[in-house]
Amino acid sequence: MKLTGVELRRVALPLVTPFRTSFGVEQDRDVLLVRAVTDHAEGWGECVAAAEPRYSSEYADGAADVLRRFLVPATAAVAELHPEAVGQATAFVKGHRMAKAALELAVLDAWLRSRDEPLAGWLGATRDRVPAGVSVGIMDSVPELLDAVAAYLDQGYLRIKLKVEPGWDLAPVAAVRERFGDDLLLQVDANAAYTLADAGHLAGLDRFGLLLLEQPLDEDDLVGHAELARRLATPVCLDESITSAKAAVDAVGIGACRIVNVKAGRVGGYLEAKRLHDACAGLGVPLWCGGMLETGLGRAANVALAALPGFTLPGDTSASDRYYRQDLTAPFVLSEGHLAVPSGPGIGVEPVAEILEELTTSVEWVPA
Ligand code: SMG
Ligand code: MG
Repeated sequence: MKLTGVELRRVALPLVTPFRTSFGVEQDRDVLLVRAVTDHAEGWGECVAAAEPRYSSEYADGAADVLRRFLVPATAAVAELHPEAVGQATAFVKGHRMAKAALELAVLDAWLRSRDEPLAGWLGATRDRVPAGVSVGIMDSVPELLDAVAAYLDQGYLRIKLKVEPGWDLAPVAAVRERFGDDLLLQVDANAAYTLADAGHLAGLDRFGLLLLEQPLDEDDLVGHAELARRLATPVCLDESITSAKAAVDAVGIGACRIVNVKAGRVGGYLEAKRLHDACAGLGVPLWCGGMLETGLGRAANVALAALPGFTLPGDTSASDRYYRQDLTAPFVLSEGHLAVPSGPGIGVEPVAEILEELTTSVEWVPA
């Protein structure tokens, strides 16, 4: 297989409701899509980088730039293209994992389609549906939050994650526990909003029986997380800090976390996510699949990944209507709290042509 060229396409999707985290509010998703065209088949990848570098240092315009200037030319130079070759050919570029992941997924999708093989089976998935959790943003008031959580539970979500920040932590968690009971699978995500000086305050979460506390401290602060973890009963889970399989093994090794949120974009692609899975599953570390407000394209790949046996906790893999009135693909729908794993070749879904055109804000062709 040889690359003919790559299309970099930007699409804008309004969110059904603004999503507030400790680092900002998202109203729309401005997504960079990557379409790999090869002499055998075409494939889609979705870049998880947001428009602004608030969650991570990567952002969509930066990803497009590194793709057109470095990642696509290096991949185009590969004579016998296969999924592993993308990571090898682009290894000379430091960082830019979300951009690399998007290109690798597009090539992987094309390669699997040319072989008529589904992504899930190729990755080693053992299930045909995955349990769905939902991530609930910071709200203006506790009653508003309780209404939102009640609506998600009515829809069948099996686990609730509350976004927290200083000033919005113990009270909303206490209110959700009180209203929905101790059996509710509940966890919180701070997106690095705290410091070690907050350890005593965060220990106040211990009485709520949370599944985990996600990324309380700065992404670079593994040692701080290890210190914090020693002072909490609630298991610490890392998200932003985990940039590779090795980073995950190291973080677990020094006691910085007991659970890992797996996002393929954050670790440089689905192949590295699979390596992370294998390493962590071997150590008995519980995993779950994170989310980056993906469209149906990225969601399809995430659901395939989440079907691997080491993903023992429900993920942030919610149905299309939790995010978008109109998804790019046929919508992912919740059935008994689960999403079905796509069974078609590659990622198993395609953009709906008219919707894709309608939501597209720019298209750039990068020739090989
Ligand atoms: O895709 O449902 C989703 C979003 C889940 O909370 C979520 N993601 O830190 O885990 C996280 C955040 C990152 C994206 S916030 C815009
Ligand atoms: Mg997170």
